[in-house]
Amino acid sequence: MFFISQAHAESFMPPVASTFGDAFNSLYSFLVISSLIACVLVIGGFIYFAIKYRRQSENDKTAYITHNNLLEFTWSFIPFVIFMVVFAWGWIIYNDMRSFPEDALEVHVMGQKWNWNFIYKSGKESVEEMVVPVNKPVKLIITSKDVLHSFYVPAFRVKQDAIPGRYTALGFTATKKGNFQVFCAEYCGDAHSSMLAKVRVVSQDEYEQWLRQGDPYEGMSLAEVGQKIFSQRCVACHNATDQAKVGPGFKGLWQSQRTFAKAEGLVADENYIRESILNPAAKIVAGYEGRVMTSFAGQLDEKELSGIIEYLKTLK
Ligand code: HEC
Ligand SMILES: [Cu+2]
Repeated sequence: MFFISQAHAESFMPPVASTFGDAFNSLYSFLVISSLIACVLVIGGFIYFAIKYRRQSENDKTAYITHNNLLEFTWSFIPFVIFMVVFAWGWIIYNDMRSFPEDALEVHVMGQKWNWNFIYKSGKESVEEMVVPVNKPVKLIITSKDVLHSFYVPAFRVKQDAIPGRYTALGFTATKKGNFQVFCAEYCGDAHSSMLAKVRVVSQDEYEQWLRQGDPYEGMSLAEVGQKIFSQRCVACHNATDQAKVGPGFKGLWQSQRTFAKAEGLVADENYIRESILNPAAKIVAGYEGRVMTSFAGQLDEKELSGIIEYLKTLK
């Protein structure tokens, strides 16, 4: 995985690639180190006193400890001060994370089982890859199509829930060019762990160029278009082999006899595949009752639908 291969030996944390990273790491290190010191003091003291004041004989009563107000006050007050420091420090960073500059680049993010979609103001859409310029504040407006997801970029030290029926926001400024892994950090079903995407951080020029590129399938045959869509949007639930996953495997599907839970059987042709993608509930494949495929109506255009059909024809 990308961030593991990039991780430096001196740290167990992923590399930092946003403006928040260092502040976040400092606070985190403070928490780890102060917890470690507290742990050593408490456990160490515990062992020391247990040995030092252990009962020496059957009627030894010297170990009864009475009050020491100063001591008790001190061991309550010092942790209190430390907690308040952590609170204030965390609050400052949090506040910084929640303030979005006016000129931030806004990108809409939609989570769905099991991929991430990115929609730019120009209308450009991309799946599983978000491209942003380096050193430019970005504001993500996040929602979900189905269940709770969570948009998480470890290298940026940011995470935000994606909630169906509501918009949430997340901001960051990337400080390094490169590819950064996105995870879904809210368990959302079978293929949760493959709900991956990446953030590609590029120069302003490259970003503008990318934005202008109209046809993402330039120079590709229909079957290649289909394969690309398959690997981005269907692979969470379908295999290209005849092995079933969440849904049936695709190999051998074309021109084969299908049987359904309720509807009458048929031979898989163009119309059947199209219907399966746009209105999956119309005919539920026998043995898959109660499983849901989300409809792709409004998300795939004609070329993409034809691409998938042509791709499925190649899986004999
Ligand atoms: C969330 C999981 C999920 C995703 C994502 C998904 N499917 Fe499905 N798909 C299913 C399930 C479950 C079935 C079986 C139930 C049914 O027939 O609706 C199915 C059935 C199908 C069938 C009928 C298969 C057969 O054996 O007759 C086709 C064709 C199909 N899907 C195409 C696609 C394509 C193309 C994509 C990507 C654009 C896709 N699916 C994405 C879950 C999914
Ligand atoms: Cu998810």
